[in-house]
Amino acid sequence: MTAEARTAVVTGASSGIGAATARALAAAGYHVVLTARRKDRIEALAAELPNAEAYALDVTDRAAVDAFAADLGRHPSVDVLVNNAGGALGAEPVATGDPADWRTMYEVNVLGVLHMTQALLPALTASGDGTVVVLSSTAGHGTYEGGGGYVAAKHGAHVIAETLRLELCGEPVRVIEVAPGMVKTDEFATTRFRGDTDKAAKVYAGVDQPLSAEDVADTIAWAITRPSHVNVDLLVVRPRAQASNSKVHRTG
Ligand code: 8X3
Repeated sequence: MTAEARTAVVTGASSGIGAATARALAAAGYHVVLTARRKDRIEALAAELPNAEAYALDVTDRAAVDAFAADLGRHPSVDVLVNNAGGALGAEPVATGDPADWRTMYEVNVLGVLHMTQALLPALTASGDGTVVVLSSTAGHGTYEGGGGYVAAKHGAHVIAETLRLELCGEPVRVIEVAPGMVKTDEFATTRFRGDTDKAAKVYAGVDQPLSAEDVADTIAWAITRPSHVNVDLLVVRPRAQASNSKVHRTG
């Protein structure tokens, strides 16, 4: 690691948008700390990047998050936190959704963001030029049938970003929310449908180019690399074929 490199922490960096964001920030010159539960995956990706390290972490485990924050003290500064870890479980209507799924989604999408942000905020502020990114979703800005606990949790993530921006006004920390719409990644829909790849494929069926993880990572890296006084409050990004959560153009 070079003495000048600024440090960026990315959660959920083992796949999808998190992995692509780690790559994009490494390309932008950051020393990237990749975190995720799956240690083998982040170690493999960190080894590919010019200036990166891996730290196995479950963002829902507050004690582990605090230990991670203490370990980050090895770095000259902590400049960027990308709260990417999250995901959906189930697409049942509210009437029949499993409360256990709702709880799990709240833990990772909302409390995970809270844990990481609380634990790293002192260092981000001390850097004199910190950035917190919250990866919410268009599911955090509007609802849809079957959105259920995911929509509820992502609204929570959005509210953290909005509230934090108000509370940090005057501090040298930007709060950026990136809210992607339909993104085709290896795991999002398959996880949501508990491994049912047919159901997962239907999410993207006939859609001309859903966003890729790289498309979203590009917007995240762009927002982060604006000059320090430029705060991209909220960046909503969807594929051209998707006009709203419930209006998607499909062919065939
Ligand atoms: C993913 C977008 O439409 O599947 O965050 O909820 S959606």
